[in-house]
Amino acid sequence: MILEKDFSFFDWEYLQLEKPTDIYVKKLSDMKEHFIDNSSVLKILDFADLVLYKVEKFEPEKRKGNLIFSVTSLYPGTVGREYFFTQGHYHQNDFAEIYICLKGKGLLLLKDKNNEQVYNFEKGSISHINSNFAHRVVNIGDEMLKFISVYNVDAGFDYEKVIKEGGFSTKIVKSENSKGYKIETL
Ligand code: PAN
Ligand code: ZN
Repeated sequence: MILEKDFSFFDWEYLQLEKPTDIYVKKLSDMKEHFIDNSSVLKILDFADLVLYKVEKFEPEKRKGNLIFSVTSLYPGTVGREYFFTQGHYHQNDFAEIYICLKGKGLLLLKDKNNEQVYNFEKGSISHINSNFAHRVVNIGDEMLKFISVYNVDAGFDYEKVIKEGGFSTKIVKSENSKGYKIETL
């Protein structure tokens, strides 16, 4: 049987799901240990706890093989010189993922234990992310970056493994003359 709850409507004008099953936001206070410049983090938090990104999910029943569809909206901005990014995670189980960028200008960082790679990720980019890579998106533009992700209901999120490995060592920062970005490695 095809259930009505298995359908959602995607609003192409506002680039958002009309019937998400879950929505959450990640704020600066949730992400403070991931930025290089702790004094800038604290200065901003004194003033306001910024929302860095919002995730709308459409999650079907947890049946083997089913797929989750989600839309991430990542705000433009920096903490100190470092551009806003999604936290980034490995999948707990051996499932790949597809990211489709709908709007904005960003970079996709992929890492495993030994290597990190940086790819352009902007409106129109489609990236197939192999199951063994942790993945993070950085917004290097001056507008909201929006992307769709599609992944297996059994993929699972492993944020701890990234932290245990010391995090992403690739940092995307504003270049000194403020024109464009620079890639720095810790
Ligand atoms: C995405 C991410 C989403 C938020 O749907 O979960 O963009 O990023 P973090 O989960 O790293 O905070 C995805 O990769 N799902 O597997
Ligand atoms: Zn993922």
